[in-house]
Amino acid sequence: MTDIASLQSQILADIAAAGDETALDAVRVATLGKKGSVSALLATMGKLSPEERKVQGPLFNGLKDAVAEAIAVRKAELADAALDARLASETVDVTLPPAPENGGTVHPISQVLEEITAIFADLGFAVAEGPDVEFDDYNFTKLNIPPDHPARQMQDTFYVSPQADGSSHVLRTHTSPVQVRAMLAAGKPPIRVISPGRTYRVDSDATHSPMFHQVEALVVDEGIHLGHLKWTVEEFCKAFFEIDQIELRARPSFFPFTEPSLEWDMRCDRSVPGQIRFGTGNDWLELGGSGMVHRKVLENCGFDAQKYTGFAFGFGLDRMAMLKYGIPDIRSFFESDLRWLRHYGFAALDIPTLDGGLSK
Ligand code: 2U9
Repeated sequence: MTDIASLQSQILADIAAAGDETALDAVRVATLGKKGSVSALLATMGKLSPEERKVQGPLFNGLKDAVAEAIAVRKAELADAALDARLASETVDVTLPPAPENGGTVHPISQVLEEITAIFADLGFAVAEGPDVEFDDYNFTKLNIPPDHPARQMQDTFYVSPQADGSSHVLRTHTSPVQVRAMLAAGKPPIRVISPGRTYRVDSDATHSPMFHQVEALVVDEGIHLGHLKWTVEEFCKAFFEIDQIELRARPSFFPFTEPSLEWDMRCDRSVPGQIRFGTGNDWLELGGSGMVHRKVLENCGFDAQKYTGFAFGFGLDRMAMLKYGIPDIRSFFESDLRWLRHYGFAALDIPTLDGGLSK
């Protein structure tokens, strides 16, 4: 009678010694395969007396289960090790610039971000940045968005699990908390910043992505008024769409953080299907929202609202890229399809500048 215990320890040692999936499969065939040693043992059961079978049956089956289990565990270990080795050997440094010889291009969102930064830098704005995971307080409360405001609802906002210290965090739903941080850090005006970056909302279809990009601009100083807002929006649009003549229309709107609030439309021509021309025509294109910074927001950020006023505006970067470069579906931005990137991407070394041309 075969010594089951020593057979089992021999097989387990073979399994542990298998250095790759091929070697492991060889052990499997040699044990559990049709002509394998364990299968051969199980085949002897039929020749045993009922009494012997009662004793040997559980032992044989125990051996079979132990071997099958050990093979499964080793298989998972080998797969993990193979994946680790592959990840180590195929590391990609995503911070390297795209290599034109490999067909690498600058993503339209990066391109538009560079263009917008160049335009605002020329107007004297600094770029402010902040974290994607933001304090609830900065994302909502300081911006005069009260606890019962619909924007806070779970359907719209990605909430992060509550922290041990009681503070609560969200994935920022706009880049406005970056300006809150800029004001808190500066302590006093003048403030002239733009805040481009990723934002998150629970929303997904052809024109909405759960992660999208915004740019907001904020100016706070003595004597800032709606005229400054209008001029800045106009200058920005002319530079961005690279046309001398544009016509803007302002509509009254509401945002908790601005008062009064306005939304801007630009005259355009959509009479030819699938095409859009700016500056002429009988159609209007929504650009984004704006307003004079609400006095409560100024006060929440430690500014004297009697002395200082400010304007702010915000628009979607992805939407701006779609409009300027005729990209129909927002989801395509985030699919990393190389054919799409070769079609819509930009040459790596064409840095957008105002005098050299934004988009060449
Ligand atoms: C502070 C005070 C006020 C920023 C503003 C908007 C209006 C706006 C959206 C348009 C479409 C963003 O891309 S979008 O979803 N934004 O309409 N944003 S006023 O107001 C601020 C910001 C910061 C401290």
